[in-house]
Amino acid sequence: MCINTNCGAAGKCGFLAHPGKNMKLFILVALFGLSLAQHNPHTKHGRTAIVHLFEWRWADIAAECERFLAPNGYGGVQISPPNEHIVLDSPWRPWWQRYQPTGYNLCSRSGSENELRDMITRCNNVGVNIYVDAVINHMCGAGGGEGTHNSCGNWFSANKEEFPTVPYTHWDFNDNKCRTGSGNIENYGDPNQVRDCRLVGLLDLALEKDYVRGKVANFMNKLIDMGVAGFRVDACKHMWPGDLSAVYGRLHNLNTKWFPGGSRPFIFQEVIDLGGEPITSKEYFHLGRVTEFKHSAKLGTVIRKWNGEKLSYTKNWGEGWGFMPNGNAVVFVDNHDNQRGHGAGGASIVTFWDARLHKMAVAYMLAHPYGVTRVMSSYRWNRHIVNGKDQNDWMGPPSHGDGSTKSVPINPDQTCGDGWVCEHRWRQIKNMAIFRNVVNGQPQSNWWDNQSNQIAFGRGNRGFIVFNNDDWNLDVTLNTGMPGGTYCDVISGQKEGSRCTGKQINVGGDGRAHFKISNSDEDPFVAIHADSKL
Ligand code: AAO
Repeated sequence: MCINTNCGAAGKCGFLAHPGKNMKLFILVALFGLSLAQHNPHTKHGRTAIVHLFEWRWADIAAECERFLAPNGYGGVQISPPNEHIVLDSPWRPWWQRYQPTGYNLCSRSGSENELRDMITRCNNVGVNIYVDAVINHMCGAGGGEGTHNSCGNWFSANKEEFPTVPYTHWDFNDNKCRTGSGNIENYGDPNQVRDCRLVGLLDLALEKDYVRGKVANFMNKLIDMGVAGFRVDACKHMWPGDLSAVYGRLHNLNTKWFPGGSRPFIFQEVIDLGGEPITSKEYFHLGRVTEFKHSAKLGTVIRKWNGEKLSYTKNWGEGWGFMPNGNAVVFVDNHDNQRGHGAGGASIVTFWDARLHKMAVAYMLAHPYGVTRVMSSYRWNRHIVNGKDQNDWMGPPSHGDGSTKSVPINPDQTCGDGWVCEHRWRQIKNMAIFRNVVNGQPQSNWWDNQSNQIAFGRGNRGFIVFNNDDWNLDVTLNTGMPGGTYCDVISGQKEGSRCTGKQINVGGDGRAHFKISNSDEDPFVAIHADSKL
């Protein structure tokens, strides 16, 4: 009954027989409900997957919502930080300058406030949600100097810790609370340092102050009122859960122009927890969802067949692998950090640089019921790895000589040009985002494996996928659980009108079908679903 936030008056929930006891129960349920609500991505029209359009300009995202994301069933976009940020000359305009805020005005490398508003409106109008990457743990680096060299051209001083457009002064930072010699986080084994000291020299906001909480909440509320559906909250490990709770508690409900009354913003928190540190993801579960980095690291290891891992071992993928509860997880194959060696996960992470493996990993994630899924959409850079470290891990998006970001041109074959990779447009990935929508709500079913790297599973009677990541052919008849008929494989091709541009799979009246996948196929996997029936 009253699991939702807005059960309203206690009477409506039928708790009034024993006032004292019931009040406690009510508060419990209300709190539980409130947190549950922030776990809901509010995607529309049965759409499920989110795509991170990393470093895209607002004008390009608006166009992409209309021309590609809505027609292909993507539920939402994670955008790069929209607020005022430092601009760096050395290295030249790195992507990570946007993780160094100088204020909360909405002018950034991706465009102006008007362009941002236009994008949010146009994406919402075609049912694609916008999730903002919110950098609220810190401002720019302590070595950021002073002047007007930032994306809005407003004066700030990192030296004096003054950000007049907010305004923040040195009173609003944690300098007195941090107990390390350098003022930086020196030891991840000490939660006090991790929360009260500077992450890689970034000026650490005192989120325990009501004033700071208010400024952060105002910033987020402005975006909510503009129509965003929620936030990826950056660097949550470095903020106390109690402080975050106070900020989230001040957030408005979503804009009723596009969302049902009483909808809470979707919150997903970046906490890197691969085990081995005192701060765990669990501390943040009641506040919203959390990024499950184990999923990214482990899936890479499995697909690469490192450490003796095999696809067949993933029969109990998800909580069975020690991942967080399904209802708390946001999952991804790679993210903007670990695809270039930042953050965590290491060499196992599978990115577009290993396209064949990447497509398989993303397909696995999208076919599997675990978590809210996020697809990475990247740009190419001049990767230059020396002793395992990419010397060019800082390189920003495709840009013009003056440092402004290039727009995303679309080629006749629907791929992107000018260095934009657009993994989300790759046929195999796009079609698996659709697969996820078609099978939404169905349990995993009809598991099969060869005790090695050939596996198959279904999603009720709505979809079925078969992988061959072994070094030999797959040739097997399997129970798919699907109604009889001829289906079009959405990996080697897709259904176009009444014809199939890829392999065809015949499912008998008994649900059984024969699959043949050569280990040298361009993509060694096959997927069919209810809407790919011919
Ligand atoms: C830049 C420069 C710095 C300079 C700074 C200030 O690179 O040299 O000092 O400016 O001037 C991004 C970039 C940073 C950049 C920053 C600001 O990645 O290079 O700094 O913008 O421009 C930690 C945090 C996590 C964070 C991650 C990168 O916990 O929140 O570092 N991610 C987010 C964003 C990211 C952004 C920021 C935060 C800052 O996604 O893009 O930074 O806004 C351990 C810990 C993790 C920790 C990592 C890395 O991980 O557990 O919490 O992440 O270390 O320090 C194994 C372990 C694993 C461990 C890992 C690495 O895998 O299992 O737990 O090893 O040791």
